[in-house]
Amino acid sequence: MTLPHLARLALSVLLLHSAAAQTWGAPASWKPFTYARAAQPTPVRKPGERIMLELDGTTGTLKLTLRQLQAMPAMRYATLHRQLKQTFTYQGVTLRDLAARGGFAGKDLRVYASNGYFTTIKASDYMNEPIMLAYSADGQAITTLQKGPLTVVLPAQPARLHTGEYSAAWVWYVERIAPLK
Ligand SMILES: Nc1nc2c(c(=O)[nH]1)N[C@H]1C(S)=C(S)[C@@H](COP(=O)(O)O)O[C@H]1N2
Ligand SMILES: [Mo]
Repeated sequence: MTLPHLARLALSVLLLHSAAAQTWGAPASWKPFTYARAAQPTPVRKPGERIMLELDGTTGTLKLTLRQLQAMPAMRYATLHRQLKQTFTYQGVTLRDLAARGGFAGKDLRVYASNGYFTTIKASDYMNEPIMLAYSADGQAITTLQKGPLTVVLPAQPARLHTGEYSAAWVWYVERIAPLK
């Protein structure tokens, strides 16, 4: 094989790989997101393993452990946390992938926190921007002081996501996500 052949082969492998990562499980009409890692097989919950998130799906409530969340396509980006006023590289699951998993992608959703707080996040926002339910910050579990273990973060762009209009969307201590009834 000649060098140009090899180069072309390498390029096509790269392109195929990133295309798979971008469109993982997603209809072609969805804006592509670039993932840090594709989905892994869902691990079975171990006896006593803690449920981290309840996802009220169309076919009942999915109860997900941290390992099961970590097995979903992983989003990763650095963003300034609106309330902490500190930048972290967050990793987590996009609200779009969670909604798809629950069978309600495209519907406005409600995010509930363990302190009784809840808010609505519009489909037009989470379907088009990689708003994520983060489970790690700078590669570490998110502490309570950092508003973890599960916390909603919004990407650095577009800038409107960092205005007061969106401050309520930065939900800390998330425990449940459901479609808006
Ligand atoms: N878990 C939880 N998340 C939350 C809230 C809350 O009370 N509990 N308040 C929300 C609202 S309405 C806003 S405006 C911001 C509040 O951030 P601040 O306390 O820095 O103003 O966090 C949001 N996330
Ligand atoms: Mo608020």
